[in-house]
Amino acid sequence: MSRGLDTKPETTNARADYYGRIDEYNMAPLWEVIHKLLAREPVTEATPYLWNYDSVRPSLMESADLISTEEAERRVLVLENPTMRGKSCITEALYAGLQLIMPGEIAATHRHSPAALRFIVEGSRAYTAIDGEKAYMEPGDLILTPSWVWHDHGHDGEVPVVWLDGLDIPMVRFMGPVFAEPHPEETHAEGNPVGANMVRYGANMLPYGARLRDEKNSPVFHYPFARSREVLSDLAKSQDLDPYHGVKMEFVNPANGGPTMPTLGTYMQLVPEGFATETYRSTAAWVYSVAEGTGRTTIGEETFEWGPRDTFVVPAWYPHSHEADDDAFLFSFSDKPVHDTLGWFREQRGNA
Ligand code: 1HN
Repeated sequence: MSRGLDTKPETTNARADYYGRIDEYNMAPLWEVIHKLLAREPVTEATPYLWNYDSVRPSLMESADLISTEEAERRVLVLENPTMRGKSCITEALYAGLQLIMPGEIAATHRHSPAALRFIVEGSRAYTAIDGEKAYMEPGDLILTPSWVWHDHGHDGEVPVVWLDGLDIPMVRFMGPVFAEPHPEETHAEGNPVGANMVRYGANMLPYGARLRDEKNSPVFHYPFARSREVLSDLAKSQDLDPYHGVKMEFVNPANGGPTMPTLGTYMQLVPEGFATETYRSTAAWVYSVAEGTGRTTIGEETFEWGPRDTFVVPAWYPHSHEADDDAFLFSFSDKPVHDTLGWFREQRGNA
């Protein structure tokens, strides 16, 4: 396909005059913009970027002296893509932020139509409660907060706890249906005992005859690092490595094998010591958090050195490859499930 898609027609005087006249009716000629609307390959406003945890940690800790969780609702520093500042997003469709909770603090119960995930970066014994069921956090754990579930956070431990929040809020906002509600009580009444979601739904068994209340979202909302780490370590020993990913596993909804939530896919990847992946790209965008290990990721033309707790973003269609100096466990989340559902997902392994 060539012709009109690649070149804009000449703007003759007669045409410019005509555009001026139709402008008054809030109309514009498609032929002046169609080559931009229909680029041959995905185009993104977002830029590859890495937030070095050691560099940003002092600012994050300082926020605890400046504002309480009560006043802030959530004490979060939003990770804004450098070429999309002010839009509260890390890519067109994804939001990410670093949230801090101090010992004894509470972040009040609310619910909202956007879905969220938490990937624990630092500290211990804070919790997220879903409908009053607590999930206690350890570094590397994944906790889900699907659309419209009541959730609050608290902290029964001794040290600051930080996690990476991932939300679908930019895509929900784009489509329109963002809504939220505070719970009448600061803290939701106690729900199921700690771990109930994992016991009931996380052992490849489902309660006999049970109908799941919600088929779109995983009934498991806590995926401890101790388990995902062991699985990836065992697989790296027992199977060939994927040249493009090392070992990459998707956290799934055990009820249907699908993504954990319909808008956000969640993954854990092991790039073993000394391994370098081949270049890969996809229409989906990826936000990475380094759970363990050091290495580097080349995204487009730029190479980003990473270590534990760093966050980096791979925007849509950017070729990227990873290299690990020691066994590296990389968590990521992505808008891939939406691309899959709507038939847009494409990927490319290796260079074209
Ligand atoms: C939210 O509710 C949380 O519940 C975190 O911890 C980040 C970012 C935007 C909108 C709502 C939370 C959020 C958020």
